[in-house]
Amino acid sequence: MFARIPARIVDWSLALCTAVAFATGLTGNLTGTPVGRWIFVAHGIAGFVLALFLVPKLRRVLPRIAHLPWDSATSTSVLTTLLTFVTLGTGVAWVTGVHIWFMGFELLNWHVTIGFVVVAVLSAHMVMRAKPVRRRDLSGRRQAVRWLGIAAVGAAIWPVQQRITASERRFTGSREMGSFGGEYPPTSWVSDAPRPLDLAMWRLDVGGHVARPFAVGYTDLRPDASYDATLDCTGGFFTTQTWHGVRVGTLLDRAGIDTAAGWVRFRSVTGYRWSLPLDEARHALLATHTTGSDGGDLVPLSYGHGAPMRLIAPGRRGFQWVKWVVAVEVLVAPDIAQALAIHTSSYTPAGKGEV
Ligand SMILES: Nc1nc2c(c(=O)[nH]1)N[C@H]1C(S)=C(S)[C@@H](COP(=O)(O)O)O[C@H]1N2
Ligand SMILES: [Mo]
Repeated sequence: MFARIPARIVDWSLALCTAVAFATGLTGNLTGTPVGRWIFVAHGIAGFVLALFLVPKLRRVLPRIAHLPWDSATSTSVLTTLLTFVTLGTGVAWVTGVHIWFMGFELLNWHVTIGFVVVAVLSAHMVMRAKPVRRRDLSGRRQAVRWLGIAAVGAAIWPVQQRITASERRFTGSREMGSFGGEYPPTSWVSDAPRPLDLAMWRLDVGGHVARPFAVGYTDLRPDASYDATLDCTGGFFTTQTWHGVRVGTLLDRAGIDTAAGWVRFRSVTGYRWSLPLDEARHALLATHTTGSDGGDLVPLSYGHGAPMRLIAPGRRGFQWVKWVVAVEVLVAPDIAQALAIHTSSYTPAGKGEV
């Protein structure tokens, strides 16, 4: 099937698949509604097509690898190939239902981390080795048909693989855990571990571009909404709970937002934060409780799940559901630095629980 595909086409096809897998991998982590289902499908198919194009690639380069010593370009090739195998392997194993923990992280985390490394090493490899496609590499309808054939085989593996998956998964690939009052894992983006917040001292500050900033204590909160919403962690689990708390819109109305307001930021005591567009933020919930497994009684959030208050942002991924919320700030523009803040909050004194 691969015999007459020119070397340069194989190489650029590998680059293309990697680019698609990288782009869909990144955007998939921001996708929490089924409209984005195709992103996850494309990610899987890019992986399988990539695996197929590795066959002719390896056939061509294995003889060269047998010759020692390697120059730096060959070393990068070997490293790229090896890491590509690990990335594909961890991805396929994870979606098939394999659970392996290594150095405190699950397969999916390794898939993501090594995926980043592959892109970096592959870029270096391409700078050293990439050759432009020539007109004669592109000649012939037969060859185009063969190329499409390989892509089609890759695409056809995807639904087969989906069937042999061990457990029910959401369109994001996540597996269900403890919905409606059961146990689900407390988790962090990095390792936020603040001191437990004292209910008597805790205040929620509502401010920013508002007419009447205010602070409210725990006992003065007036819970006014409950939503069923799904927390879907990019680490690979989801849980649907009935969350109870205060609608963000209620707080914003009390504070009176400025006409220039466009975004609302939710800040954790650790410095972790995320912002949502105003209209979406209005419908978000600041939850203090969930419904217990008996279906009736309200259970306060545990420390690990963000007590006393966390953000519920339906349709957003888990990492945007800020825990241990202490402030709601009305902004004019989105907070771009939030993407950095979620990575640094765990290294602040508050994030380490020192203050
Ligand atoms: N302050 C803070 N909030 C956070 C995080 C964090 O590290 N710090 N992790 C996020 C991530 S990655 C997820 S998946 C959810 C996990 O919520 P849970 O611990 O209740 O399962 O919280 C989010 N909120
Ligand atoms: Mo997460």
